[in-house]
Amino acid sequence: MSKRIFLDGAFVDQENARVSVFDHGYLYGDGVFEGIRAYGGRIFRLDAHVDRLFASAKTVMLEIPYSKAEIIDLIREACRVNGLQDAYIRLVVSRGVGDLGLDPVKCPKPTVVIIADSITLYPDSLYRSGLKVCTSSIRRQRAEALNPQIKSLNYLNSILAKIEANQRGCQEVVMLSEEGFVAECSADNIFMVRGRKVITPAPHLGILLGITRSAVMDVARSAGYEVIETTFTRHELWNADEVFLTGTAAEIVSVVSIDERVVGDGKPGPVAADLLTGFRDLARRDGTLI
Ligand code: PXG
Repeated sequence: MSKRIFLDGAFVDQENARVSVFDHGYLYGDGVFEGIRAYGGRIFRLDAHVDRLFASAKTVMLEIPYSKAEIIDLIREACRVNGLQDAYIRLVVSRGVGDLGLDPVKCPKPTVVIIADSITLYPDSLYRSGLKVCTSSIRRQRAEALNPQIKSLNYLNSILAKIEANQRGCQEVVMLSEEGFVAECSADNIFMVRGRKVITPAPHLGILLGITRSAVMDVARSAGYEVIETTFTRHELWNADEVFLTGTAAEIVSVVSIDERVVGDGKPGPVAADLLTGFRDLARRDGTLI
């Protein structure tokens, strides 16, 4: 069935949802986006996603032509007009149409797109068997070059890493900071478990501050785990009891092999399973009603 897409002020059929080739989102990857999920009629941490979108936009001096409250209403409407209770929502604000030069000043009107689609879930087998991952030779770029906290349309840093993962038969890829500390994955945050400690790279390492990361930290604290944000190397990761990844699409998924080192006993661990149960529980009762 044809989806209704929000594009520049109106909902249109997907066949008519077209953006100009002169849009700087297309020409330069100049823009910001969010990937958001709805569970059983509730949009998960919608305020946090919209806050992050506006923060990304502010840093790149892109003025979103709607208020936060209006964006929230439009996202809810995008779910309603497409009859979705469980959804993956992609919200994109690009610099808009300009000339062939990269100067954003020449782009007077940002393009706003909201796509609400049914969610393609990862196969259950992935959660049962766990992921094999490797470290990328591509480093996360330093904040002074392009701050990874900006969720921008420039994903080539992650895509170059993902290509390496594909070439090596891995489902995700660990990316290090410029100094060689564990930072995050191409489209997921990373955690390790040691006893009752749930440990994740600190924000200063140059990571996207994932909404799932933050929710998982909340779930872990309420379940009595000690949550630590710190700096660590691959040595600690290889020798952790458990490693798992978090992201809007993946939720929480265990890693069982990193750079050919088996993690723990080589099976998805109990802490990740415990946190996934807590996370799904939270997602089903907490969230903005569609
Ligand atoms: N780090 C990076 C670099 C990401 O791109 C996350 C962490 C997890 O953040 P959230 O807020 O989702 O917990 C992301 C997530 C997709 C998709 O379709 C997801 C992301 C980017 C592109 C596509 O799953 N980002």
